[in-house]
Amino acid sequence: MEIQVGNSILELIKGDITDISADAIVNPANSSLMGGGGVDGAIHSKGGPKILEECKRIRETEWPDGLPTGKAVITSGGNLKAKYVIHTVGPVWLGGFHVEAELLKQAYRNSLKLAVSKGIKSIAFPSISTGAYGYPIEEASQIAVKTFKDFLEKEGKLEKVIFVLFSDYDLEIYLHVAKQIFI
Ligand code: AR6
Repeated sequence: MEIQVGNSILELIKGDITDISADAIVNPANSSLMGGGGVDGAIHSKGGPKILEECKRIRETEWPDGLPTGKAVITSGGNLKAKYVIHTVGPVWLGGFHVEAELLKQAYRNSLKLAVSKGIKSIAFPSISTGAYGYPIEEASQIAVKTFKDFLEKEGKLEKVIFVLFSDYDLEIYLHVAKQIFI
């Protein structure tokens, strides 16, 4: 499904984010930036050691205590089709009483802002925090789609944002939410 939002296209598809040819893909990392499972593991294993080298440098220079939840940083894409990887840290779901919604919004917004500041035109996102971090996808998808709508309506510099969902079920939830919010 493709939706026109201001000057940009928001696309929702099922797939593996490590196969996407976009200027940047987003990695839902942990604050160590040293890799992990899920998307993070797949990005580092397909992208090769260059990405981890750059993450180590970011830790040594910018974020010695780790990347705080909601912030975003950028590295090259190593051997991936994408030129860049934007690493962000989504919140761990703790029942919804610990500003998780605000932190999830920040993770999306700061990734989008960083992309624009680097002149990136196309960017692919997975569903941040809804895997290992346990955020209920019904609630997370509302925050994700609303945050894109707000950002893209005000900021016309991104040509395309692709949401890459990993299962039919996840895609269905996102499509349902997108229809509610846009139509
Ligand atoms: N392409 C697209 N989506 C995927 C892929 C893929 N290749 N693999 C999984 N998903 P997760 P989180 C979906 O766990 O919840 C890591 O260990 C998955 O089904 O990758 O933010 C990090 O190091 C789910 O819907 O990210 C952190 O410690 C979504 O992507 C922690 O997990 C996110 O799942 C971050 O947890």
